[in-house]
Amino acid sequence: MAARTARLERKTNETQIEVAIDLDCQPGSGKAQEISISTGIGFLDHMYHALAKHSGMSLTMKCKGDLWIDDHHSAEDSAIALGTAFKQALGEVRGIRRYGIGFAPLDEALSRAVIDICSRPFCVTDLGLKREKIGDLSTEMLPHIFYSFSIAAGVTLHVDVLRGENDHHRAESAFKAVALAIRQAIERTGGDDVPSTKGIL
Ligand SMILES: [Mn+2]
Repeated sequence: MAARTARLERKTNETQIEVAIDLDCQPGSGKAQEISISTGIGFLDHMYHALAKHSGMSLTMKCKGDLWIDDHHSAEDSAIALGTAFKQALGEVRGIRRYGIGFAPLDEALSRAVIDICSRPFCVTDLGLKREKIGDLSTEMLPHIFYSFSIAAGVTLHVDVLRGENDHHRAESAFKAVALAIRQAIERTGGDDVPSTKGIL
């Protein structure tokens, strides 16, 4: 089976990012899952770490961004780089489940994520975050991170935080739900079919 890996660099005047991804490091895969995230924004590292861990990916990400301005460029561009690497690693949409659903609780919080790996970029989120920031990440960036990832990855993604009082819990359960949805959607079927009536995705 072809390795589903990608490595890329993305450089602009605002951010310099290196990403390496391997989609097939689930427990039992025989490969050690390696995760190392450094975006300069602690809470964002925590979210990407959770995403990689629970989707069964190995993920290395280094982002040097213009944090003296604010967190916007680093958060947005790291999500774009992650989405681009994900799409590149996945290659042609063939022999995978395509649809994935994830529900993840974190104490009182519960999130649902539904993904369609379909080359139709779209993202709808309802996270209901109340705080201005969680750590050094502006909460307004959380829906934007999912949006940026979806557009770059070419996936349709719906993420809803169904309940929860604590914004850290709400955000983290959302990322974990997305991870579980991704894990299911990228699972190999054992066949080589294109999972679409159109015959192409
Ligand atoms: Mn946490």
